[in-house]
Amino acid sequence: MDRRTLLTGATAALAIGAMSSCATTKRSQTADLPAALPSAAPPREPGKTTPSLRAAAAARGRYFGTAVQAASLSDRATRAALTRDSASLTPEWAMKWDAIAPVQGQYAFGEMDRIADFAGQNGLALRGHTLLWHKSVPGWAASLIARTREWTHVDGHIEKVMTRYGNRVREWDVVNEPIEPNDGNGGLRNNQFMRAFGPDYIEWAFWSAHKFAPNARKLINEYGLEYGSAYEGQRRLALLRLLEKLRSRNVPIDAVGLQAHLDLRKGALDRNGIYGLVRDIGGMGLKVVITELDVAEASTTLPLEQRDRLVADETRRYLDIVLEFRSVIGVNTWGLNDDYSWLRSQRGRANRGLPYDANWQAKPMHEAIRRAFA
Ligand code: 9MR
Repeated sequence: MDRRTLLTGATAALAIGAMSSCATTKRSQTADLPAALPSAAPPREPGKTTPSLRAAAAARGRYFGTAVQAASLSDRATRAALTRDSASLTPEWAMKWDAIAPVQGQYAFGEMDRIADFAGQNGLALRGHTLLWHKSVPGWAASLIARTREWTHVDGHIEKVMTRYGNRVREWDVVNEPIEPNDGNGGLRNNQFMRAFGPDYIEWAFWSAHKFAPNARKLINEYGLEYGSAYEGQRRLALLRLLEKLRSRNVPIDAVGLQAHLDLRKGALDRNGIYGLVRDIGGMGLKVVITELDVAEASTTLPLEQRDRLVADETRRYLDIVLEFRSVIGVNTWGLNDDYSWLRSQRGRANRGLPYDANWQAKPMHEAIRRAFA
């Protein structure tokens, strides 16, 4: 791609029409219900000749990682795929506040411990996902925060998680999804934290996290930044504005997580918008991690080959833009196998937006990621 064609940056993308959030999920009981477990006969392992994404990324000084559900670690094929392809694991929900502390004063570390132990035993890095997210605040904590407006309750949660996993986690998603241009707070989401503490909650969260993990990489993780609608353009601008503010106040933020839930229903990727966003984030001295890559299909009735090609092509187009930047240090998919994908729980189990199919056959998306690293 010619960089000079990509000049307008994040201020592009002012087309018409608002798109709805791609990252909304309705699963309310996150602690104990897997989004989807393999339904078919025991899956095969990835073919021995399938090249490793982990190796492809490492050859270029980057890392490849993936999200994982604790229950899937019972499955031999999943374990084999994880250790072959991933250098880093992200708990898909096991580390969220409502999973760790569903009831006040009672902790459920079992699933997260299992993931952390597996990572440790296999020499894999661990991503901390996520300390603060409006969708994973347990009811008791939400009431407590609203009633007392005392930061100690949030700080206490951060301390609990970070002291338990601190020396094993290299990268923390400190605040997840703080952007919402439609909420009328200068681009910030009107979540529980905003209502109790005002916009400064974001920097307080980073300072709290910094106390417990001064050397770990600390991120804001955000979605809805890839397409050409006016709404996604506003989201990119709001994110940049927030980052500028945090930088100007010397908040200990190191990187930005771009979730990259790609969506073939949203039209063409906004190359200028994506390019400008990554360039401007890098210009502030921050690294970028692609944190939750997957692809929602527009049609699940086309021939399989065509569907898998569309998914792979979208993946490649996106990665070709972001991987032009050295500031992009890692790429994580939101799972490896379609059968476990959150997109299946939302879309009638039909979506094929991850690198492997339900039988652990590598799909063109696997090759697209590998080639994008090359
Ligand atoms: O994929 C995750 C799903 O299994 C959980 O039920 C849900 C709630 O914990 O979270 C999903 O992951 C989300 C991630 O944490 C943040 N970005 C959007 C992801 C998909 O909704």
